[in-house]
Amino acid sequence: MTARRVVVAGAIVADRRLLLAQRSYPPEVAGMWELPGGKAEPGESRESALRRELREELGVEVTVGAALKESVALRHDLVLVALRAHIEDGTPRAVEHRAVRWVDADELRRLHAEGSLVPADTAWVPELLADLAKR
Ligand code: DCM
Repeated sequence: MTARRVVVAGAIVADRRLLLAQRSYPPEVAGMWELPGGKAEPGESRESALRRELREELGVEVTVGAALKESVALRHDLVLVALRAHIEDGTPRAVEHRAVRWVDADELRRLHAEGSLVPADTAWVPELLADLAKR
């Protein structure tokens, strides 16, 4: 049996806005918005993996907090989890993505309604909307 790999994504909320990144590949999801992140290497903790991925993808240094409640099975051997993260240094820029943007609750709702979020990430919308309403 293959070991289960984890994809970690960052839920970065600041000033009642959530950071989203627009995928540039593969074609099925290019143009859709996601919580940025990527695969943890074997033996790498989720927290370290997220710090590394956000450094590579956005050019920011983050501290990592608690996981969102939902996790999503991408394949039988791949699970997607979101961890809250806080930017300590840098301004997010699209290094591997097409664009990055900060969205408020209304914009997140609209992107979701339009089908503009990466499908797996829609699991987090209710929890993220609750966050955006209170912070
Ligand atoms: N993925 C996802 N949602 C995210 C981040 C990643 O569904 N917020 C998926 C896309 C790929 C896998 O995880 O199937 C690995 O991501 P990447 O291609 O960004 O390394």
